Amino acid sequence: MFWNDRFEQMPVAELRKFQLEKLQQTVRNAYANVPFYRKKLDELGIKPEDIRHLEDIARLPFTVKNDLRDNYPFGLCAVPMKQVVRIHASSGTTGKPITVQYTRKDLDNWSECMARTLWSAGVREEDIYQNAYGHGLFTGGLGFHQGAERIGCTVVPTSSGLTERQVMLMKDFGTTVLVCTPSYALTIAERAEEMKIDLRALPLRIGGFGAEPWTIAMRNEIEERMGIKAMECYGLTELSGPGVAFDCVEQNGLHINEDHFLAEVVDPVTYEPLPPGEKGELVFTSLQKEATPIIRYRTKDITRFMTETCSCGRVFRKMEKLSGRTDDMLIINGVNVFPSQIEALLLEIDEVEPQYKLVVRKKGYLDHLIVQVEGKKGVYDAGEAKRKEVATRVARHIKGMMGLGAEINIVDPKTIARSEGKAVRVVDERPK
Ligand code: DLL
Repeated sequence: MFWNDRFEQMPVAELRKFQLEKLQQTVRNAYANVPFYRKKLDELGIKPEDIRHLEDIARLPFTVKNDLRDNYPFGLCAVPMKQVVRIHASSGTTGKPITVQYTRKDLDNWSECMARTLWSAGVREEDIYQNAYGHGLFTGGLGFHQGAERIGCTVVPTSSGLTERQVMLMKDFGTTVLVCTPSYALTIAERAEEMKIDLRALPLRIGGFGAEPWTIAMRNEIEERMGIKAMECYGLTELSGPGVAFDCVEQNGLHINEDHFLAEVVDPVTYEPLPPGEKGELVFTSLQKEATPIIRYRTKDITRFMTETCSCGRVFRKMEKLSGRTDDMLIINGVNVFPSQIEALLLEIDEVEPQYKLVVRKKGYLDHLIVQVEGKKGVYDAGEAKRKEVATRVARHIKGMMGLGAEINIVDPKTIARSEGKAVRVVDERPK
């Protein structure tokens, strides 16, 4: 019935016992092989043997994105590099990305989590599966690739972009499953309409969407325009990538792959664990990761655990669709962007001041980023051509370092409002 009947239907008591064993193993691995974790546990006077019950997790310290940045590139790796078979990366809060390493077993477990996700969405061996997530350091492309290959689908790794070709292949190959970010799905739908191709008349039947916030209204629109069931997937690089939690037939909340990830929801101010049903910050501990075990990772994503049992029959606890983040991370066309990261890049360009504002709008279905930055006086006075040249350089730098397209406006010195407290650096005009 499920991809993995043993785990997806495991009696809760047995699942909790399994989680405890894996938690103990994870803490032992982190303590023995990652100096960062050993130091943190030693400072708190905790030894791996002190973890006797699942509740003892609350004694362990949190990990945050900056810990990954500070240990860039491989400081949190618990195995010798010769056992590492893959590296992925994602945006950090400054110029350098954060990285995650995988052993062969880690990739195997990731494929398992993704196979469950896709199977739950209704994906089967006979599907023609078009994967328009970005393939590369981003975990979306390869994560969705592995899961579909594990099921045995016919995988078409188009990667993202070249939208007209996506539509052409969808028609010519008889694609039945499309996976990509939800905003890209809408772009594809729009281009198909321009090309006078009716996606609803094609064999397409399922979409696998995630990596960015999207509303239920947007899901309904995608379902309507493509004639598909739009299924959701949640995940993050720090925990391997997509496949941490997934939609089932109810399309109401995401089941967490609890044999791989131990989830908590904590108060975003006090960091105390919250009871099921209360909204707070989602925290994860990996239970089976070998190369980069991660303890109590504060995702900054806001949600709550749902208390109702699910009619699909899975035991895995459900979390509600995300309702926001506790930090200022923006997701622009699927790329995670911290304002501080753009600031760091602007500081590397001599001709501009670190006075800037980021405006994010919708242009069609895609996100459009405008960076308004003050030119230094001499540059601004040198005239239009010079401003254009600097703008092109800034745009290239941002594209080159972050893979992010942006429109750059070099504005007059002293025109960006000065902060009198917390600077408002971001104006997000996208509909909520
Ligand atoms: O976005 C992994 C992924 C790829 C998930 C493909 C789903 C599909 P990161 O680039 O590290 O990893 O970004 C992780 O993206 O903390 C959330 O804020 C956001 N995010 C991921 N999935 C969803 C979702 C991938 N379904 C960050 N809804 C996370 C809303 C999501 N936000």
